[in-house]
Amino acid sequence: MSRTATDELNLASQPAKQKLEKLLRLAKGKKSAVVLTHDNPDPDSLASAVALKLILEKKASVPTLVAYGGIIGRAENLAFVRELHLPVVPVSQVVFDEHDFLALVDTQQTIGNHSLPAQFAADVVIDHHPLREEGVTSPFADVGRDYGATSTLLVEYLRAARLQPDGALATALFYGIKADTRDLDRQTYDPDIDSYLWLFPNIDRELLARIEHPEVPARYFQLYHAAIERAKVYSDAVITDLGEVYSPDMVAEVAERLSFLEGPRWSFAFGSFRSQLYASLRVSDKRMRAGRLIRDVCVDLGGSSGGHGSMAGARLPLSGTRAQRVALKRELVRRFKKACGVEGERGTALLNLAPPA
Ligand SMILES: [Mn+2]
Repeated sequence: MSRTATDELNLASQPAKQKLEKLLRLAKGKKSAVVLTHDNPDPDSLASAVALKLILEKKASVPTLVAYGGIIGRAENLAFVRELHLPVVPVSQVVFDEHDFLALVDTQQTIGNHSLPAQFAADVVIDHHPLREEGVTSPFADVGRDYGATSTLLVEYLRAARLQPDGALATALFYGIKADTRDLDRQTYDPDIDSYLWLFPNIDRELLARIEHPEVPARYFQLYHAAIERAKVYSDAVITDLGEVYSPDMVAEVAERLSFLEGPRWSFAFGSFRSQLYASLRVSDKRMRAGRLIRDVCVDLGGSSGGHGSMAGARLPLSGTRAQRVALKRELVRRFKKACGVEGERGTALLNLAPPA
């Protein structure tokens, strides 16, 4: 299919009511559905998936299972699932052949950061990340456009369906929007604010506090200790190698934290988990495009990458001998330094940086 033809299939520009009707038409009469988040899911993708489950069950009478690949590792995300009792299962419990309706949320079929086996095609894709070059490949696609969170899109579907989420789901969607937009500060659009305000009266603020300020294990501080000890600062970038991490989503958390360092615009962290190398990039200048940069850096190293605006991530297969793995990391750093213009700089350990005069 040509680019234009596939783009026309994207429903993103249509009103929520129309999108909902098409979704329900497609779903009605199906035996059972699976809604899949992206791997190592964040609150936005989990909340969106549970909201889609509610819509499919209440409005199309299709029993729906929500599943995720990878692990839920960050303390906030663990607390999110535990405190809100979200009905989600690991993808290892799903037999895809037993379901006749498949949906992806907060990711796209061709992005590759999800666990939908390649021989299955998604019937539904709802995602706020930019539409991939490959275009729309599913019968129902609501992708791209100006949304800071997929949860915002799902709130619009819920409202169109006249479904009121219960306290747990309202809190989940609210936190999904809050986390993805960093408190309505980053990549935030009018619909995000609108959905946030619509949800607010129904959220459980006590639960929200327990999610946002969870207890963390000792290894959390150990990981931060290593991250700070290994961080190197260049004129316009800070880079840290986390070594082996206990959870892949900690890589993004550290990149995010280090992006607050005054001075450099770019923050780049990477670490390995189960034979994969995870890399995460943040940029404080809104005119820069982190997604493009990380794709250029990683494109021929295998694996997958994605992102938008000021945040992006990649996952690369990490195999071979220890020497080969070290060489891959070196190459990654070399390319990254080149891409953000700090090539040739030796850098200073973060711990050795002199305090400002
Ligand atoms: Mn999201």
